Amino acid sequence: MLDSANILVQAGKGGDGFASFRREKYVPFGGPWGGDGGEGGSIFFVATKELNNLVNFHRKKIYQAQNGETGKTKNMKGKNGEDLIIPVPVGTLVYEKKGNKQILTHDFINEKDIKLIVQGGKGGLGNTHFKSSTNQTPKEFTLGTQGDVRNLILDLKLIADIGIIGFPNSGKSTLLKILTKANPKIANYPFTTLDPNLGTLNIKNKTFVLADIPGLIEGASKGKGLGDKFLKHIQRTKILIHLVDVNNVDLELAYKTITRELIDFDKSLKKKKEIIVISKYDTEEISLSPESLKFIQKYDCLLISSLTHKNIDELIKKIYNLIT
Ligand SMILES: Nc1nc2c(ncn2[C@@H]2O[C@H](COP(=O)(O)OP(=O)(O)OP(=O)(O)O)[C@@H](O)[C@H]2O)c(=O)[nH]1
Ligand SMILES: [Mg+2]
Repeated sequence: MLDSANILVQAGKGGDGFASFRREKYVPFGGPWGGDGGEGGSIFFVATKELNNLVNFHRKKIYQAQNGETGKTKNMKGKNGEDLIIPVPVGTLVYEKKGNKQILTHDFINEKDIKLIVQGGKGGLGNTHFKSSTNQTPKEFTLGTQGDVRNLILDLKLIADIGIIGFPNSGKSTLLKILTKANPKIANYPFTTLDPNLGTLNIKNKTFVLADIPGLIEGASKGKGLGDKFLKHIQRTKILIHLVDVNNVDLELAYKTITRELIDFDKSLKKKKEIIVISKYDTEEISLSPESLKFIQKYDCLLISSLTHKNIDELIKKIYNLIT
């Protein structure tokens, strides 16, 4: 819900031109000197890493930039309306709603990407412009034009290098926390994470962005649990860390259940590189069934514990090798 939003953006109207004539003590019949209207303010979006959801656009759905001011006497231009610069999370796609069509207009891939979204109206002309040899006292002026208005749909598809996925409660947020400086909510119940958490991991002077994706369950691609709205975030990751809780009776079934949901959502996700990680392996005393051992071998899974930090260094190495 917080990674899509419908909003209305309206640029400011241009100020009207002004009609006035110079009337001063010693210039009783001065010429026209009505100034132009100011430009209407425009609206820009700028991409920022500081945000990772669109919650602001649920709180406020209508954005208006300032109108330009009317022109003044003495040929003075009205003040321009102020532009509005609205931060959006990196990874935001902007669609324009036209009838029942949605047209993609911008994709904010990089930090600080800035785009003009709606252009402010033009200021009108003051009567000075209409002076001619045949008309020394023009009363004409023009009105400022309306600013652009658009209905937009914002859709956030995070751009992370690494996506952490798995069933609810499998330890995804805990892993994000120990790999990065992020401080996500962690709790012993499913669906603790309701919006993706982001963190950065530095390996050998390179920085990678990790996204902890809310838990997936069987049927997620058809709307079960938190549904398919988070699956789209997986599309733009380079690699996946797929967590399978060691306490699952059947590790392979747990793994394949989630993988099926990814493929049902988007076939191309089948090709995404991944590291299968068996989580919560706090002690070697955990007895694994022969089937589980076979699965671990076949898929070259890594057994880790976020509690004891077992194999976390190994995991970091694996991440680096897979991603570079
Ligand atoms: N014993 C043990 N517990 C862990 C480990 N990692 C996570 N946990 C616990 O497992 C529970 C769930 O952890 P989270 O990190 O919130 O799990 P999650 O996958 O983010 O869960 P959702 O956000 O609900 O999908 C918490 O009680 C954690 O303390 C681990 O390595 N060992
Ligand atoms: Mg979580």
